[in-house]
Amino acid sequence: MRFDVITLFPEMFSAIKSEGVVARGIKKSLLSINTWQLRDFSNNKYKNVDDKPYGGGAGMVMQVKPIRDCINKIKQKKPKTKVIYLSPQGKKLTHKLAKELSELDSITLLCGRYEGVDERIIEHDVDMEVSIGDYVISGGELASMVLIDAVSRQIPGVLGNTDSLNDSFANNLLDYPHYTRPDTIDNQKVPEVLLSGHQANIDSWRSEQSIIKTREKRKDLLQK
Ligand code: 4H6
Repeated sequence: MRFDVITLFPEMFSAIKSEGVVARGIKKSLLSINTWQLRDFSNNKYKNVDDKPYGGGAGMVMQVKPIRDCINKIKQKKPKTKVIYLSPQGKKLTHKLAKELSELDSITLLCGRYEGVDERIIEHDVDMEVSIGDYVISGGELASMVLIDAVSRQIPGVLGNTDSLNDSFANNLLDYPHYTRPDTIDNQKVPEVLLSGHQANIDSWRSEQSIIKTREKRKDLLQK
């Protein structure tokens, strides 16, 4: 998978490029992240990419031309790339969507700043609008990084295949509780079954706990 990211803050992506699951996927050549500085596509000497909104009001809007030029440049190498705009108006990012996106060969992520992009970009250049949840953040970069992480861990080989590591949301259930040494601390004990060595009993305890925790914390998931 190749991710191309259009942003005014390419340095923010050094975080996921250098640490964790995404970094490991890059080292294994299972994915790559290519950032594009949108200012490089500006058409004026001040490197502006925004302008005042028609109709007035507060804030600025990202202009069509630099974004369209940048997308067309990316399409020279990846003509079939799926262009995704991260915004509060998008389709909600879920395990299911992350898994579907992980089967693509190329994704282009457009990161909004200011009040977002000129609507004509969404109409003409964007294939899918995606939201990471019902809240507002100051720019699309963090949302893009969330999407890159969630999608990357679905690419076969990226996780250190301790296989069922991500079965949890696949079945619309929460993960079971985890414990490590010591077996007792401040009078809190690890559930006996986990110390029994009886793997079938451990497996059924964990499935049961998944269902109990889902009922306690996320009843909405059980109705799906
Ligand atoms: C597009 C339009 C994604 C992107 C406007 C991005 C939340 C999500 C942004 C804006 C985002 C999400 C710019 C509006 C800053 C608020 C960037 N917020 N904003 N839920 N912000 O996926 O002002």
